[in-house]
Amino acid sequence: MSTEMIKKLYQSMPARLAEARKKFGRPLTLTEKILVAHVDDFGTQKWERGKAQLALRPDRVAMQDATAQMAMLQFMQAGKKQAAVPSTIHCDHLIRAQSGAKEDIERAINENKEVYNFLASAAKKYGIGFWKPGAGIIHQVVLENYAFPGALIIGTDSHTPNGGGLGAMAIGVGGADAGEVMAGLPWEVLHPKLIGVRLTGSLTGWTSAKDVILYLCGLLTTKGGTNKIVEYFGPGAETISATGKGTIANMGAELGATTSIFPYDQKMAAYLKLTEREEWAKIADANKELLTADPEVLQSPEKYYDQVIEINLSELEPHVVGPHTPDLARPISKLASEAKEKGYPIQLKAALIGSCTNSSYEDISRSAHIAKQGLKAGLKAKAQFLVTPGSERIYHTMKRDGFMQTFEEMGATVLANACGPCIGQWKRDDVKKGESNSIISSFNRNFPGRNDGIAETLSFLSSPEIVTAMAFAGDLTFDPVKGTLSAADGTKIQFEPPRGEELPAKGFAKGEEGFVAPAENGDNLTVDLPPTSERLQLLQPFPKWDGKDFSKLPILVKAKGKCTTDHISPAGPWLKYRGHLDKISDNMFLGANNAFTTEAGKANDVLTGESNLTPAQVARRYMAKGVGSVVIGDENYGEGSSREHAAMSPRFLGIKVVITKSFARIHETNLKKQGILPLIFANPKDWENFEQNDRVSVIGLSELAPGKAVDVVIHKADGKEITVQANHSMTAQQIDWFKAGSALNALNA
Ligand code: MIC
Ligand code: SF4
Repeated sequence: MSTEMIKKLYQSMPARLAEARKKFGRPLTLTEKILVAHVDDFGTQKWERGKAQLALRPDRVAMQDATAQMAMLQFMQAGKKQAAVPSTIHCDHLIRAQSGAKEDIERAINENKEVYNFLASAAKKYGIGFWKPGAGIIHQVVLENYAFPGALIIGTDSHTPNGGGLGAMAIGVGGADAGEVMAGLPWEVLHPKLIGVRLTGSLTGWTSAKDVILYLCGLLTTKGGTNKIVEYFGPGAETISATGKGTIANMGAELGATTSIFPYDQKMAAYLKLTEREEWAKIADANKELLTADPEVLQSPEKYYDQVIEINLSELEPHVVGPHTPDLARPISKLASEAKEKGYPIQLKAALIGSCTNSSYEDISRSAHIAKQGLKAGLKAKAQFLVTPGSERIYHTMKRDGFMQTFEEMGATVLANACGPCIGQWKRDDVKKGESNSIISSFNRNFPGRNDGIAETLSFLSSPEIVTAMAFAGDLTFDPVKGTLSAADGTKIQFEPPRGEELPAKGFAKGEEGFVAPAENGDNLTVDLPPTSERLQLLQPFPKWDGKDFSKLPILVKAKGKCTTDHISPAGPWLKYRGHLDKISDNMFLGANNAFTTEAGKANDVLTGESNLTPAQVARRYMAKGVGSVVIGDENYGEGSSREHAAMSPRFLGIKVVITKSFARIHETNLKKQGILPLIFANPKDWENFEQNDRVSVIGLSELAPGKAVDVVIHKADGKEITVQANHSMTAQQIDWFKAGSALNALNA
């Protein structure tokens, strides 16, 4: 992002904001300022929160390697010469964590050659910046290089909101959205409602920024933020470092929030300066009023936000969440009794720090302070201890300042600057499938199977300093705040609360940054996509809707309980097929709990009566007979990742409609984009009416219209019929996508 572009944005804002104050008849929140500044057509835009569809012009697009493949394959179908907005690709997700940074990177480059070549060549041709494997995790690299106060950034990853740490409105999207914005179209999103979080006091002792968001996860649950933006403000906000704010905004994704944002302040200025963007801090300083809510809003927040939450940072306790969901939260002081009561395995097998969520200088220095105390007492980590730096800069700064050595003395393995164990790419040999065991990390996600592919692993999340102390204890019931450990000489030690520094006094050290600029003119360049590739496959347009109602379709899966995108399209070993729709589709619903089977990831073929098949096998059999199918979902269906494979595979394997109690935002959009009908039970209890041998019809599809409910008929095996109502959130344009077979088909029509 050039300084000139930022200046231009700020210059355009005062007039726009004045117009908006006049139109809305009131002062503006920060969220509204950024939305108004980026709207495609202010004159025609409607602004009703929770109802209006916003058409926005993002400043930037960021993509990571596991989602960029589909994003680029779709962008290429649009036939454009260059990406219309500044865009980057980051190689981070495909690196397996196995034996340490150097070897893991070498192995990844070898194993993923085809994919990296494809992404690098496509980036070069289409004017997109390319960050090589090892350069860092997308959100950290975006924070260090691209995010700026007041920006609108979209990224093909649900934790894109990490950019909120620098006051950017950064939003996670599916690859189709990214492809369209790069093709020059505006980006559409439902106008979110606003949750205002007023922070007072300041963090002390063991409490860190992570605890703000862990506490909120417990309070609001994983669907509490759906179609909402969390806007932080208040005197407490100014006391949290920019990277701490990044952690909070990053994990707002676990609330299902569209994004989270902080007002511009001096902590952000300090971070901008240290990451060689002093000029940006200067212009932000000169335009501060554009980058914070209006004073009247701050005085009476309850008038301007749809909900207001107060958190006194001085009273906040360190928290631990999990297992299996980020909203099972409690202060650490309550964990021991709960663990005993619920029978969680007490021994901690592994402790992991870092990731895109928590690998700032502050996180690492506070954790190292704990590590040093343990080492001084003659202790070593009792659990396997893994450290994942977020970027090359973080890695080299950690090394220069001696933190790496401290962790290594403790027994840590330092992994590559990549997602590794956070995305099921952790090759673990200390436990076997089926073995219940506990681990703790400073990451953001903890769905079953998420880290090691083992659904029985109980994964807890906390701040990196707590995780480091827990690594010494190797015991889930240890409370680092009050508990004691036996030192090597038999005496009892109690940790002092962690101390660290927000930013490195000597500045950031740099290694090879790993950035490759695109060609000035890529017209004569070709994209490297071998036709026989096992990893990549050109996309074929999905068929158009045939104009008929869906009639008597079998139910492929009836999801019971949590069904995240990790359940629908697991990562880990499947990541290697993210660019090959046919191959990756074999993973469809492998993690889902199907109400009709005893084992997860299984389905029954109701046409032949065979059972114990994978959902993909059954769907492929139905397709061969020309039969489509239906999926029934539970609450917050499609929670978690932005991966559009969770919509593309079902579409590819003949699923016509998904009917649920509620959807997570990104996944619902992904379904719409790929031409699947996303329906929501008018009465959630109707979920219970669906049985394995039923057939399902969706009628009146030719009259599909915005805001109009649809009839779903359940045909029982004994000939009875039950009609239930379902709603949808499709706009007229989205209905056109459904009719065209996908958004891309509609675009190319
Ligand atoms: C995640 O944290 O779940 C991921 C892996 O980063 C995903 C993206 C993906 O599945 O590729 C996300 O958050 O969107
Ligand atoms: Fe990578 Fe994990 Fe962050 Fe997703 S949440 S970007 S997998 S480190």
